[in-house]
Amino acid sequence: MTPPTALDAAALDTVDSGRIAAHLDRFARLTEAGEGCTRLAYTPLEREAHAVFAAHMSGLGLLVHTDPAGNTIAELPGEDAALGALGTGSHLDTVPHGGGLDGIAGVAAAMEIAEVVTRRASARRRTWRFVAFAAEEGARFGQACNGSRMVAGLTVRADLDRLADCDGRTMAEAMSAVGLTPDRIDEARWEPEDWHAFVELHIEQGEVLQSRDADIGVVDLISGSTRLRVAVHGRATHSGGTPMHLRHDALVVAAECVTLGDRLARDARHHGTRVTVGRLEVEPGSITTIPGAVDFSVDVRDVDTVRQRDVARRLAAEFDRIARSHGTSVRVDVLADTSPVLLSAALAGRVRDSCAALGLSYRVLPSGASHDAQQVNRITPAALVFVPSRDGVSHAPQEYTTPAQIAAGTRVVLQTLLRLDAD
Ligand code: HGY
Ligand code: MN
Ligand code: MN
Ligand code: MN
Repeated sequence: MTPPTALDAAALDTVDSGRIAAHLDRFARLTEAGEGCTRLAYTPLEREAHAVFAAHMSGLGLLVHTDPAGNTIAELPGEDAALGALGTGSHLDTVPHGGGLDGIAGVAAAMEIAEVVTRRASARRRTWRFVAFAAEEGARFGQACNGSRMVAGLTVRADLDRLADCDGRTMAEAMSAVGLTPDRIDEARWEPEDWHAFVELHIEQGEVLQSRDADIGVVDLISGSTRLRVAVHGRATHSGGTPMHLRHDALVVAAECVTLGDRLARDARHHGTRVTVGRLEVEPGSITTIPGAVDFSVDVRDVDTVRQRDVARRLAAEFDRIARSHGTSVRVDVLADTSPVLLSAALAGRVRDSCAALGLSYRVLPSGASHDAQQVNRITPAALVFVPSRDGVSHAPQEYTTPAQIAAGTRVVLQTLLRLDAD
């Protein structure tokens, strides 16, 4: 077996940004109409993207299967099946009108690593698994990282009937509609003893790396997220016939709630908390009717779990006070509630060593976005490798990272896996 050092140099030199760009272009074409990329969780388009991934990996000679949760896993057996496996990958679904890199860059990197390692036909001690996770974005059902939560046993069958999209379609119904089997998601569970480590490449979705001119981000901590669904009920009535003091305007209440959330997060005592209202729907939505009902989302993110939940609780209480002061009522439901996760410091150290060996500058930083690595970290030590996002833009069509930057991150993941293989 070629010693890791010789293999490192030869294999790493063949990582090809052109092949990575071709994968990104192929996936970018699988989208609904409109600006940017729209390929939502558990839709036919997401499954088509998984089929493209599966076909490519089968073409490289890997063993490919899709689990009942919709995760597609390509496996390259190692010399010693008794050793814990190594893994890399990310997700293929997007937010509405997102960019084409969030998640997809990590899957393209996994495809390139599989290409390089199979071309080198170099023996590896451990089994390597390349993963496209299902339904990572919370945009459709509120809960994020669904496929990786199912392999980690954090989402169970009952959750699939509770979680629903804005059309009222449950996650279980959506999964069945695309040929998956929600009743068998227990079979998707990963066992800690099967694994040695997992390394995810992802775009930063912020502008720390660009502003510090760093090639790579090594993530130490991933934010938690408490996501609320807020329904305000007032009284829909005539905008001309109703004097101001007799109104129960649901949109005025919602507007006060939105600005309260923003003000609270900007308060120095909550430094580090991020509050966002990303979706807001007004009924009946007529120019001459006072809004009777407003439905909106709140996303509370934080690296401090106590502060995160304290802010969410405070907001729910304040929303109720505001609603009552306008003679309206409010219902607040918790859609998702994930804790911040500290990633393995030892594994992050291995990633830093790879950056140094490759002559790449890096910065250790927390992630404001949630990631599949956060869930996988409950099964096996996980690392998260960031590549820069141009001007920090993500979840928007302007999301961009150069193929060369993704190739550099791919080399870091490959170098780290090669060294972990020799553990
Ligand atoms: O919403 C997030 O943090 C991630 O993009 N799923
Ligand atoms: Mn993502
Ligand atoms: Mn995302
Ligand atoms: Mn992710």
